[in-house]
Amino acid sequence: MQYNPAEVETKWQKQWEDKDMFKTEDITDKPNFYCLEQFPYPSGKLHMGHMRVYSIGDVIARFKRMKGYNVLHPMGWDAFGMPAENAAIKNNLHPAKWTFDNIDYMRSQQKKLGVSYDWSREVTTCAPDYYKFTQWLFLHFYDQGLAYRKKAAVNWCPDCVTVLANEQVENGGCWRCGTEVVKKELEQWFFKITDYAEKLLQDLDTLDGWPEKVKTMQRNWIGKSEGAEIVFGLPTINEQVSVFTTRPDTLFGVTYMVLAPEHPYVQQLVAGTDKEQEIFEFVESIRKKSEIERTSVDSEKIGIFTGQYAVHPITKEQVPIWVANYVLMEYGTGAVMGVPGHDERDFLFAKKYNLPIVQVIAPYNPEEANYDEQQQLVDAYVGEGTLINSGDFNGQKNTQAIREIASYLEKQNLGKATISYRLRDWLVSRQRYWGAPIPIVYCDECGIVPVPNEKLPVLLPDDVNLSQGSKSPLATSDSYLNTTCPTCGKAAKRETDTMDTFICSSWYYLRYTDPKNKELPFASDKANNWLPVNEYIGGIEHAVLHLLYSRFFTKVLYDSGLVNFKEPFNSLLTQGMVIKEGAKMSKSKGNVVSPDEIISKYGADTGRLFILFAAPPDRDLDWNDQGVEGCHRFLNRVWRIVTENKELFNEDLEYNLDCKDSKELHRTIHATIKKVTEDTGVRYNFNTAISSIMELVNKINQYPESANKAVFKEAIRNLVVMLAPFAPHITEELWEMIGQKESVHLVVWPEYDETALVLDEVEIVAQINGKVKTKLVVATSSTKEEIEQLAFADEKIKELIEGKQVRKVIVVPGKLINIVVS
Ligand code: ANZ
Ligand code: ZN
Repeated sequence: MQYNPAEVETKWQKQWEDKDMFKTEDITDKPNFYCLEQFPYPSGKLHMGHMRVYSIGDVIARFKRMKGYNVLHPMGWDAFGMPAENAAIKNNLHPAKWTFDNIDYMRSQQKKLGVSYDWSREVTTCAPDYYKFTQWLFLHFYDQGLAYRKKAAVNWCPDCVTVLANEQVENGGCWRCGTEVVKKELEQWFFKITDYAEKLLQDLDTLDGWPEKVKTMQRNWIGKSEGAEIVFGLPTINEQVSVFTTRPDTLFGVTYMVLAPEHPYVQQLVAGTDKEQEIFEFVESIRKKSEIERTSVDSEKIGIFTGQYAVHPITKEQVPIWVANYVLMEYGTGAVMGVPGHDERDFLFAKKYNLPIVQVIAPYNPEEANYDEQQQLVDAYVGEGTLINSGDFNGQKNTQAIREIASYLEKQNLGKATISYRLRDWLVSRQRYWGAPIPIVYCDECGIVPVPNEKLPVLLPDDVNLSQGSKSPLATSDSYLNTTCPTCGKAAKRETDTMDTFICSSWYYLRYTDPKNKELPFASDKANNWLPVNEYIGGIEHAVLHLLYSRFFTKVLYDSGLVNFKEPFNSLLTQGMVIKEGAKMSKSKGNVVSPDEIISKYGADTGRLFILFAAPPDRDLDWNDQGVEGCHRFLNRVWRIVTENKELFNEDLEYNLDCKDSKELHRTIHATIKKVTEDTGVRYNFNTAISSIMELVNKINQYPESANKAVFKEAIRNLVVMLAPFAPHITEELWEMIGQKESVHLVVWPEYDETALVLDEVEIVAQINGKVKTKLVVATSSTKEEIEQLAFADEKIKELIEGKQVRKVIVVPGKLINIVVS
């Protein structure tokens, strides 16, 4: 009988489905394990990246089941978003049609992969029974004071015709299409993620199961800076302005001050002066520029003098006030003190605009600062040192002066120690159609009115014009826009923006635990039963997007008592890319291999095995057709071994280890169990787990006819069991073939016997002057002296050292002997 993957795979996929094999009960007598792959966007078809994540997740899920866990392994669809809307405009059909057709197709592909999902828990974020609760959560955030509306200069992608969150701007471009992002003044909804900056930062330390790299990216994104706010007087307008600085020790080196163009005092300071028009034009020109343009290292720093002066808090000297592009209103206080002597950016700015440069820190070693002939700094000195030109603080170490000056100012009410974060509030409004409507009504009498929970979902209307472009599509639907106020009953208007789809994906992992709940997003006891996720598998591209937002959501839900855990994902596995000929698979490079193609040519088992064998999960995987062929041949070999020996499973055989070969095979069985168990369950090194299964197959093939058959049978049985998580269909078929009634996926994972691993003999390397000359077989129990004796008795070694003087002998038991001669 030939191995026919298509036949075997359809047969078992159907049986698993008919038997609800992977349906998960909430409560069993087993410990729980929640294994989750990031749910896909239904773009059309699965690509190799998808196949890779699902193959990885499925090995973990199947392995944990066999290890005795009650495994939750669900799947769903991140189904709102722009591509559906664009496809709808292009083909003149409803985005829902495009989306649900894609979901149907991609689900059928996942089923052909044989992934062990509990399909009864499937969630789809664009379905009203899901987005009802996305809206519920929006209102929950609103009730907690964590959703607010404000007018702000926001990131706008002209190509996607919508605003973007800061996390969605990459190197100045839109994360989706790369178009350069511009600034626009708009009234928008925000989530107050900044309230959680400290917790989001602190709790990274508890995530031992996360890659360091992802944690570092989040730390940098949150960007905590400890420093001080220092108050400067503005006598002409009778006000004070605070600057944020990390270097209060440099206070005596301040030679100018800079306000962000958006700073409210700019207008006040110049109002009615002859600079007013000039400053106004400068400010307008800067406001349109994106943050990246304004702050990147190589972008030009430009500024303008306001004609006004601030008063230094200690020296009371006059400090000229400038406005410059590089100071951002959103960071710190939107105002900075310029210290050209000790800050590189300020140094360049001072040189460019002829502002004085004062040195206030002298390096401990004078060589470290660079001076010209007049003893003037030729660049900023940014190192440590002793304070000079700093009044009463002269002679202090600058590291100490940081605290001393801050506390002096604090006592004088001229400043205080503070902390600044780079993280900004999350802009969540989108001027697009295919998203969850923001459930808010605007009433002339009552202002902002949330839609009551019992009126949810606020359904997306169908009578919209998608392609008009200048306003939100929902605003083109009169039936949607015009409503009545939930509070006073008078005519009112609905919010016409939809939510960022990252909100939908910030809570889906909770919904899986209670997918049919009609009253609540999830019941707390169900979420608490399953979460945190034990293993989360996905791409690193979401390091500061989805992964940060989900952590934020979880923390908010924790604080309002809806869940009893502070972090959603205990362990995170970020899978590498799939590349071919050194480049990421992409249509433009013409190097795409599709899962469909592989499944129809070799079957899903071969594809899965190759993907898991070709690289550890977190590394890039180089697609290679010979490798796929090799895995296919391997499965054929396994097929032959079992089909040719299946009769043995009807026989009662006596297990003994009387001969060398049976002893060796027995040892290999247990060594393989140990290796596969540890590599699969602890290290996730599926590649090395598979190669040890391959070695076991070699041993089985070399096993002589005459040796003990019971050991042989035991090897075959274990082979099928251990291969099951990696190649689930073929193993299920072979398992049935050898007369087993229950599914191989319900078998208890084998334990290894430590005593079986001990070798009687071991091969060691024999070196002369560090060069390998021959190998010696020695008893595992040999002492150093015995090994030495054996080596000197070896013919080859005798010959090689003849007539030479032995200087030294080094023995590493179990490994090598090195004889040093001259
Ligand atoms: C004076 C000074 C002297 C500074 C010196 C640095 C070195 P991090 O570490 O990234 O938090 N700064 C403050 N607010 C700013 C804003 N809104 N836009 C642009 N720059 C701003 O950086 C903090 C430093 O960045 C602050 O400390 C301030 O410059 C500047 F030798 O103050 B410093
Ligand atoms: Zn009202």
